[in-house]
Amino acid sequence: MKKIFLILFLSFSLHSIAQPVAIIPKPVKMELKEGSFTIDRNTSLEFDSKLSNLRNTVSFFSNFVNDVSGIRLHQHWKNGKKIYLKIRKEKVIGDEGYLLSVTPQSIVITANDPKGIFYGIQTLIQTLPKERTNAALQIPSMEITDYPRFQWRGMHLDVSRHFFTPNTIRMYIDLLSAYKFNTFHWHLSDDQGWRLEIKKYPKLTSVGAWRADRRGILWSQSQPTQPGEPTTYGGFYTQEQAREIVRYAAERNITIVPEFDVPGHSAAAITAYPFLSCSGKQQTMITGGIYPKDYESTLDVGKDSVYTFLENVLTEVMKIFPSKYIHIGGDEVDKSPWAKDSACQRLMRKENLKDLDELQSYFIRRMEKFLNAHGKKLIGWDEILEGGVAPEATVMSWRGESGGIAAAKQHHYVVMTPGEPLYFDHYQAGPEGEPLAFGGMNTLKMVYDYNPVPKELSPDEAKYILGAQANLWAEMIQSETHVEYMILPRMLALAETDWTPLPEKNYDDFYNRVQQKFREFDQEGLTYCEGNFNVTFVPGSRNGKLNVTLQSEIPGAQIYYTTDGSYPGAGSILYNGSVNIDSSMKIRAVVVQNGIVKSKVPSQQSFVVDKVSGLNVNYQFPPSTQYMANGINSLTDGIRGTLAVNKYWHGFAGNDMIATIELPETETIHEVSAGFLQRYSDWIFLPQWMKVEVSDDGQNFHEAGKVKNDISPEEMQLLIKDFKIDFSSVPCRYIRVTAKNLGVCPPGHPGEGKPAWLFADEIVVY
Ligand code: TNX
Repeated sequence: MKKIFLILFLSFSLHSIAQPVAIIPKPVKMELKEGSFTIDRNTSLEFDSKLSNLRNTVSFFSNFVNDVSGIRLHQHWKNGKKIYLKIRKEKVIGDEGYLLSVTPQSIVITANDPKGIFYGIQTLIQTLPKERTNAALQIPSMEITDYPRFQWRGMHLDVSRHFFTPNTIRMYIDLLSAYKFNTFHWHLSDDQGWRLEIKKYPKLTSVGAWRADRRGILWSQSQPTQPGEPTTYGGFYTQEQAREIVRYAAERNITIVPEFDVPGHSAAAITAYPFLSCSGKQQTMITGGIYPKDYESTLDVGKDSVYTFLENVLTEVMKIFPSKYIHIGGDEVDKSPWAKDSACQRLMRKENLKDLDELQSYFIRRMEKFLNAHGKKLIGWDEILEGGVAPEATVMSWRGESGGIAAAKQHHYVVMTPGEPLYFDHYQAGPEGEPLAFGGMNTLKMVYDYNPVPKELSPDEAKYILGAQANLWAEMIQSETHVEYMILPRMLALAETDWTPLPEKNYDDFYNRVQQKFREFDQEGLTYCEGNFNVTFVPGSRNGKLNVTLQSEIPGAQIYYTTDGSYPGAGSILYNGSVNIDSSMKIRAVVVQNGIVKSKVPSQQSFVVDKVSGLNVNYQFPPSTQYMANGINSLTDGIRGTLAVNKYWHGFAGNDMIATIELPETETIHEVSAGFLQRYSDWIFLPQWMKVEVSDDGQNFHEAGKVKNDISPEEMQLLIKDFKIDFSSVPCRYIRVTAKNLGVCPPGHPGEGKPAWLFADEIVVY
């Protein structure tokens, strides 16, 4: 395909337009032909006048052409060439698919439904410039058959943590529709703001949409609004504005699924109407990540008045949003207030609910009944599975795919939106040189490579996967340009994941088309991330010797590196094949494209080389599959664990680490050390002690030394400690390192009495 791309580029430059054809998402079938269709002042756009539902699409395209060229397309014109829109029964392509035929004489778009016609138009638009031009508007001759892989192609935007104006929402919808998404998930309420006018409860927006202005202060350090402090920061959509946005979206084939996040994440509603919480006490709006002690963010699901409130709210919501799905949240509910609340306890007895999960499940089922009775369907985050999922509910799987898998196996519909790789609030490059993000790393390639259908599902269960969606949480995002930056170009990768048949996907080809879209973004004045120019280090070993593979996401780019600590550039060593690590060293590397260094800062990795580097490790208790780091030999891969929890550590839940390493031959050793992590908040504790035993035959071991931990398990400071044992030189063939797990979390810890984690990396022997 890369070749085709190049050829097209050349052939169209001969026809005076230098715009290569770059359609995203890639059509199911596309054949480019000689020549092109020129839109000029004699061109008409025609459709069967009975099809009044095509009128929107017609003016959408006419306005676009007029904006970039000043040409007004005729509706009927005897002379000149025609663009025809036809509705006709076509098998295969479904209600969103289309057939597009461009020849030098005519353009014909055929579809079963106006939705398909609209997508055919969007494909045409992708071949045209995005700014005013005096050049002829030429569309290359081609034949396309196209239809989507999934029916839910979604993007989400959180407007609670920061409010975005209707203009920004329209920009977002424009982008979604250009890349053939059909669902906009609008996260309209959360702890930090309620964003939709509800006539019956005016305080939801007069109080719940406004907070003290803390711009310039880190989200995590943003203090609650003080009593009496002016609440000047925020905003909300009037019902009229929301209706107008719904209309705007519908004209672009986009359904808006509104979310009102209950029964958790409800602090803004509670601040406006304190009767909604268990305590009923008055509180002020929080402004970020600091929640005062006993702050109420969970609705009191034991009270009928809370259900009445929600039903009244949803009644107004359903009048604004025609979507068949209404999202009711259900994530991260702090259920602890329910345990002490008399109304909740009474309800649990009455309904025979055995725990708080079942109480949440009762709440969701009751909401579902209400929505179903009004012809709507309930969708919620994967926590709605806890305590039993409501009979008709659709599940949005965000904590990985496991919730989605469980739901599909129970024959519930699923939208896949796993944090990795579909949280677009996470970094896409850097983190050095990038705007502060929520954490994590979801690169363009990770998004592109994502397959929404997990291997665990049978073909029959896979039918329950409606599609995939990316979420843009806005804790760190305050401006429209920042919104653009976080979704561009990652949403293009998701567009292709959601639309293009799996066998047709190809990252290198996609990447080339994205470069063309960058030129269009420039024309449109959109802000985007140019790419992840980091170098990834993948350690390996061959015959007990360490090596490292250097990788970049940029197809065809070169990697240059140094091993002597100096700053790398296009004059350093050119990477070609894995680098041998025969002594301790630090590799620093940059990505170079067309002779230009693209990395904002060099990527670097240190390696420690000792007597056990690259050797196999045998465990008595294997590390947890959740913490496998670089694989089973991670403790001898030369890369030391850092304070970032999961990257290079092997984790053991409740078990001791008993690791045995066989040396290639008998050697004299005099020092063994191993690094361990303590991270109190994540239930990770240093071992009680570490001991080293040696053996000649792998059977009979004798102790060479033992060292005790001198740091308290109550130490909350994040730390790494090396446990080191020196002994007078001993010859041996086998080394066994035992680290004693603390066993259970200590008294007073939130996990008191539950299994403690032991995190280890790296074993170093001299
Ligand atoms: C988890 S995803 C949340 C959001 C946060 C997000 C930050 C979900 C259902 N809940 O409230 O904004 O993480 O990445």
